[in-house]
Amino acid sequence: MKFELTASMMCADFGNLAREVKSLEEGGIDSFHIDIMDGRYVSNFAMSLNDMRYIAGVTEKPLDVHLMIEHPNTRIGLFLDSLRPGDTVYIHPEAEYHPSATLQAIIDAGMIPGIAINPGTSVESVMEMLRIIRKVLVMSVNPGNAGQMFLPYVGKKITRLLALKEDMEFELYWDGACSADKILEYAPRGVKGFVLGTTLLFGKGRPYGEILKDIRNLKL
Ligand code: S6P
Ligand code: MG
Repeated sequence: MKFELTASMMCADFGNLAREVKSLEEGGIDSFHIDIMDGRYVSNFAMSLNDMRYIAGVTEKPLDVHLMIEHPNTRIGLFLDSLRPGDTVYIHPEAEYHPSATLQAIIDAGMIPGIAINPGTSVESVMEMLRIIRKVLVMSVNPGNAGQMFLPYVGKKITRLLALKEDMEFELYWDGACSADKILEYAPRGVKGFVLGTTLLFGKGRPYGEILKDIRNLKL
């Protein structure tokens, strides 16, 4: 069974960012997850525009840009100008008055449109948008920080989204506290990709290539 693995770059060693990107690429990562924060929508500042541009400049792999910012419509052009077709941009619908207009701007620029759904956000509240977007990033932790505990009540929402994805033509991605157990359970059920952070990939004292190989070899 094929599933995608993306590296949460806010967890990388920023003192050696180019080397980190290269090691992850050589280890077989599929894409780079860029957590953009504004200190308002979430109370943290992880990565910003220049970090994203830097990584875009040192890899050919797709970027997976997760915008945790208020009113992304006011700044979306800054990000889109530095991305390539095939890169994904996720917005948080509740951070926007007219999220479908922002999603349309992402589509018009040639990027893949996505929404990120917080643990406390219902499927009902994003139902119309599910027909516009191509990817849903289900947050299994609250947005803002790496290294948090998985919130088990999110499981029911994932089950609901999995039941909708064929008809509404989107793919489902997992973000937050992603462990091997979660991949074992949810990849066979249809979750297409997983964001890897401190739980599984970073700070383990093992080469990324070894860890990624172990994940690819999981007996699903
Ligand atoms: C959280 C962010 C995530 C984290 C990722 C870290 O605001 O959107 O992408 O970086 O969850 O992974 P872990 O395994 O440390 O939770
Ligand atoms: Mg993220």
